[in-house]
Formats: sequence, C-alpha cells, structure tokens
Amino acid sequence: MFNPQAEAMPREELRKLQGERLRSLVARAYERVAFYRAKMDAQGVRPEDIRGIEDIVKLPFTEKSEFRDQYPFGMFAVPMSEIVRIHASSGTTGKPTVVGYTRADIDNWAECAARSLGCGGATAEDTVQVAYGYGLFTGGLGMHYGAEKLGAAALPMSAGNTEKQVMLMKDFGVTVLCCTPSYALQIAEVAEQMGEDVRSFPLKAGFFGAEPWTQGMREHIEERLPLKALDIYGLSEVAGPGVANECLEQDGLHVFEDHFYPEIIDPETGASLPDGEKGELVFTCLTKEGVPLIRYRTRDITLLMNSGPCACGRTSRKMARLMGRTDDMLIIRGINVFPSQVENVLVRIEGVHPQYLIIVDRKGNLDTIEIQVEVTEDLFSDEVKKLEALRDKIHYQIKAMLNVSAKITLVEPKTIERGLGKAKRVLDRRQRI
Ligand code: DLL
Repeated sequence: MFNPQAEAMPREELRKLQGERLRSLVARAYERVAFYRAKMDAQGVRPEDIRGIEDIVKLPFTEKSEFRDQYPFGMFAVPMSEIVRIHASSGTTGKPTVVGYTRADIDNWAECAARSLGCGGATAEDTVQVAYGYGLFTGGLGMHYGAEKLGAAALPMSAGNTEKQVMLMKDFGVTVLCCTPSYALQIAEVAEQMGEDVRSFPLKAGFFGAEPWTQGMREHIEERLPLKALDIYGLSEVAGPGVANECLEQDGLHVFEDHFYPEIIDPETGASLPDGEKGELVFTCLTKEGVPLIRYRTRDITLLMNSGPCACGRTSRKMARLMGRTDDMLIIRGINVFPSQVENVLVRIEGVHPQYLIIVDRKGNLDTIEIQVEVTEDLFSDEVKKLEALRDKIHYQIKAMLNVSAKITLVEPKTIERGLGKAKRVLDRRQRI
C-alpha cells in the first residue's frame, strides 16, 4: 500500500474524518461559490446543518450541465493566484467543464494516483509508461504525477506512435503500463507485428480505464501482455484517474473514500440506494479546494459492493466495474463524445439537414466513428467538387469540436431513417468482448 494509514484506516475513524472534511467543504463552498450558496439557500440548508457525513443527503446534487453553465471559472472557490493547473472535459455543447487545481489539490490527486498504482503492487522500483493522452484530458498528467509521487520512473509517452511505445517498453524494461484498455491491445498487436516476443517483457501491472471494458477484455489483454490488467476509474470534474482502483484481488475498485465520498442514487428519483443496489454514482470531493464538488451526478451506473473487508487489507468500500451510463455520452478512443455536439456542428453548416447517424465501430482494437449526414436536394444534385468541399468542412469542424477524426459520409435527402419516437442518432457496433 502506498499510504497504509489512509488506505487501511478503521471504518469508524474514516467516517469521522469524512464528517469533518464534509463540514469544512460545505462551509467553504457556501462562503465562496455563489452557485452553491444559491442552491443551498433554495433547498433551505445551511452549512451548520451539516454535522457528520450522514447529513450529506441534505445537500443538493450538482449536475454536469450546471457545472458547465458556470463556464469558465464560476465554480472556482479560490483566486486564480492559488490555481496551479487547469484541465477540462467535453460537455454536451461546445463548452467544456473547467476544473482548476490548487497545489494541495494536485498533491491529493497525485497521492490518489500513487495509491492506485500501489493497488497493483507498483513501487519506487518501477518504470511506468504513461500512454494516456497528455493535455486537457486528465489521464496523462494524472498518472504521471502519481508515478512520480510513488517514486517510480514516469515515462511520459502520451498516446500514439505505437511502434516507439513498443521499442521503449522493451529497451527501458517498462514494468507498468497506463493507457485505455483498447490501446493496451493495440500495443500488444503492434508488438507482435514487429516480431517482438512481448510475453517476455518484464511488465507486471496495467492500469486501464477512461472507457468501458469488460472481464472478457481483461482476459484478452492478460493473454497477450504479461501483466495483471487492473481497472482504474476517475473523471475530470472529480480529479482525474485515481478516484478508485482495483487491487490485485481484481474484484471491485477501492474508492479513495477519504477524498472522494461515493453514493449510489436512483437516477429517476434521486433517492439514496443501499450498498449492493445498482444506480447512478454520485461523488463529493471532500478535500478539493480549487473547485469544490458536492454530490456530483456522474451519470455512471454501478453499485457499491457489500462484500465486507477486502483480502488486500484496504478498508475502503469498493465499487463494481461500470455498467453503463444514464446519458448518451459515447467514449471514443478515450474521448467523451455527446451526439448533441455533432448536432451543434451540423446545424450551423449550410447545405445539410440536421438528420444524421453516428456509427461507432471497432477496427482491430481501435474505435472508429462515421457520421452520415443528409444533404439538401439542391446540393445533392450539384457537382462533386462542391460535395467534397462540404464533406471536408464538416470533417474539419467535427474534429475541431470533438477532437476526434470522423469519417463523414454524405447521403441523399430522406435516406436516414425517421422513427416515430426519439430519433436514433447512434449505432454502436462495437462488440465489448
Ligand atoms: O476518463 C479520467 C481517467 C483517465 C480515468 C484515465 C481513468 C484513466 P473524463 O475524460 O472526464 O475522465 O471521463 C470520465 O469516463 O464518467 C466514465 O464514464 C468513463 N470512465 C472513466 N474510467 C472508466 C473505467 C477520465 N475504468 C468518464 N471504466 C467517466 C469505464 C470509465 N468507464
């Protein structure tokens, strides 16, 4: 364990700590963030009403759309002089949700990412290849700081350039790999194509997340790469990777509960559900300074396990592998994509109808995305050159908005199926093994 005192803390002591931290979080949020003050006032709850962690249910939820409406810095609780890093995650429209971190926030996040690595047995002896993207996305920098905090050697590869990933993995004797599960498979395949005997590499653990995957996928990866494939969960609004992580038991993800308090609610009614019941995962960031987060609805579906103490010795509650989402967010090559973002682009382009179909598939191990778009009658009978220019324009604007390269197919007017009820905008053909 990276931090046995925190990770194996007796439950009662943990509850007390959570209560203290919640009190101070709520007081800070109420005093410094107009958004929280207004929401708490509307609900008739005051900071003094929060005495222990059990009082958390009195607090209002925070929705992703509300967070985004505060763009860019409305959720910040400290002056910019105290912010040392900014990340952002895509929202349902063009504007992302923006998260600012104080130095203490970065330290706490690095601590949790280091604990995550520790869950897989990583230590200061290890070399950690970070093949999550570096940038506004939290994957790369999150695991990078975690590896450094652990005292391991961080190898900041970012995603892509797979042959080089394989070469350095071999030459540097990399022992720990961090990337999306689909990219892990891609690395294995490219290594095989390069004639490398990847099974003889000294890898021992992989921390795979940022997109949904399954037990079957884990078996696939573990057959190809000589490592334990572990599930790592996180989201930018809460911190980034390292909110929860599987230990070597590979049976549920330990939530780092002294920083991130989890709840499961009924997504329809908002009622709290007991451990063992499936519902929407909600997080409160007990220690966050830059952007305090209270009862944030993640839209992720899972359950908190009631399996009792874990054989690894950690006392925190475990959540099950994610089982889906309550909204329509797609994750394509680790990037969050909302169909409404595509629509927002299309409605602004002349010559197309906002009738479209997003087809997501998987070629080899990589996600592909095709967007079929209906063009207007006039344009359809026009010259090929014009159609090509239109296609390029859509491709460019989609790329600028989503940060994903999509294949654009222009189709004749009225060819995209119209349903009677909700339009079916997405065809997800990916087989999750
Ligand atoms: O994906 C942070 C992260 C980076 C997690 C690297 C793990 C590893 P966002 O881009 O804000 O942050 O996307 C968050 O991704 O609400 C889930 O729907 C999904 N997600 C994250 N981890 C997992 C996982 C990062 N292990 C959204 N399994 C979340 C399934 C995951 N889905």
